[in-house]
Amino acid sequence: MAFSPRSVAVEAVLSAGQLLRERLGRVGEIRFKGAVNLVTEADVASERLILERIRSAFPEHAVLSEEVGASEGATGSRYLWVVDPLDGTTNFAHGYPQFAVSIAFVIDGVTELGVVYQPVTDELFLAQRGAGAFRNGHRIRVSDEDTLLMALLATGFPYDLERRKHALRHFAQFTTLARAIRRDGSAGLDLCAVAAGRFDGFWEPDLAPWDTAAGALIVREAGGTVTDYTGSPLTLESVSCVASNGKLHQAMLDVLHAD
Ligand code: 2AM
Ligand code: CA
Repeated sequence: MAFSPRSVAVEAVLSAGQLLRERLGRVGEIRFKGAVNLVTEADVASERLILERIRSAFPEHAVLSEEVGASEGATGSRYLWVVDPLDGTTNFAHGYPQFAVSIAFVIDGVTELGVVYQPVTDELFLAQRGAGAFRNGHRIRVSDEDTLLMALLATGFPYDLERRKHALRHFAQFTTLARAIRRDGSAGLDLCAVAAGRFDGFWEPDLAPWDTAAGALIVREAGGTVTDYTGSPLTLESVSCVASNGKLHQAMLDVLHAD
């Protein structure tokens, strides 16, 4: 094979990240997917660039990407690329420099490779299954914190305004039980921050596979735990997500189950 999935994924996130960096602050036309859910021209341009790279290297592989959905014609493939061309679109559209490009490579339903790139800080998070997690080539590990009261946690809210009301209950509970909560707007980067030990845990109720596939592998390879709200291991079908250093996982699930 001429290209490795790893080299294609890394090259694609770096190129897409450069495109996003250049467009930050001049966002162009914004469309709405829901009442508050945005898609910018940059989402679409980044996606086009990434899918071209993947398709020219691996034309027989299937692709699942946020703006175009599932690829046609490759549905029988064992190989699947899961792509978020811009994770943190709302931040990007407002000029808040916290967003990422996320690509996962999945074989027979198992994520083998995850790459998340933050173009503004030039941080590349990468994990291959069984081979550890890295930030710009340096090994990363989750934190050692085992006391919720000492923990820095992160979360995000759904686009659906009605479902936000429910999410607020969990937010209120964690606010009284943890040191502090951050809500930074990119689930992929929140997961990488757990992997790097910056955050001790993360929870979010409504996510899609492209938000979590790469980041979940990066957390696991950094020694952490990633499940849905029931405590089952996160899969591409999961909607809710809890990620932690492992030591805080049960305590976080207990809070989410308290209502
Ligand atoms: P996006 O920027 O790619 O749309 C913000 O809370 C984080 O969660 C972002 O990563 C955002 O992804 C994602 N997100 C928020 N609500 C979502 C929903 N209802 N479905 C899928 N992803 C969502
Ligand atoms: Ca996105």
